Amino acid sequence: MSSESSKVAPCIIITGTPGTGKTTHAQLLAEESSVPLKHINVGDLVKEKGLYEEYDEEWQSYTVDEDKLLDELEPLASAGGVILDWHSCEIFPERWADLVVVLRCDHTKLWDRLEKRGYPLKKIQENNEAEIMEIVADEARSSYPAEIVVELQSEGTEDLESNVARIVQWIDAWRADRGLDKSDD
Ligand code: DAT
Repeated sequence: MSSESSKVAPCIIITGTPGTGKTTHAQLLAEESSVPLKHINVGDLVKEKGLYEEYDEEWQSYTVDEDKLLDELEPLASAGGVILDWHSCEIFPERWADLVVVLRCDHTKLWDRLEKRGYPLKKIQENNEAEIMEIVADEARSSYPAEIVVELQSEGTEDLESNVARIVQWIDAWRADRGLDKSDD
């Protein structure tokens, strides 16, 4: 649990296998939250700021420079009021996170989403297998206290809406616990 007491909004990590709906959830959450939240798409940040070691042609992905990424995120994440949207979470220090949301999706549906995205077959297979093996969920469970990790299904629009409503309620409760109300924004 984060030790920062001056934060007026939490740091929320939204993680999950690629295609489970992280960016879709993070965008809607940033819109619906009663307190301003900055959506950080970590993959985009890595590309924009060159926080990688190399581009792997075979896997069509960037090999992230973790030290550079953590240095870039530190001031933002420790100040709170952010949503970190990434397919991994174990490199983020435990003290950053107030809530870790792991999105889950039926693997056949996930396959279709990744195919539509134009991923090469090898990358679709790898991600599909990762979802079946619960790789990201295991990573979250072993990196953060159980009480801040929540797994949510992300298969249809109803899931998206109810998940975001649930996180908005959680944010309001987090603020109320700290004596913050909407007038403090
Ligand atoms: P991620 O950021 O995890 O890679 P995304 O948000 O880009 O995933 O979503 C991938 C695709 O799947 C995109 O076309 C939106 C769709 N999608 C994801 N979650 C969904 C949901 N709960 N309901 C409907 N569509 C969803």
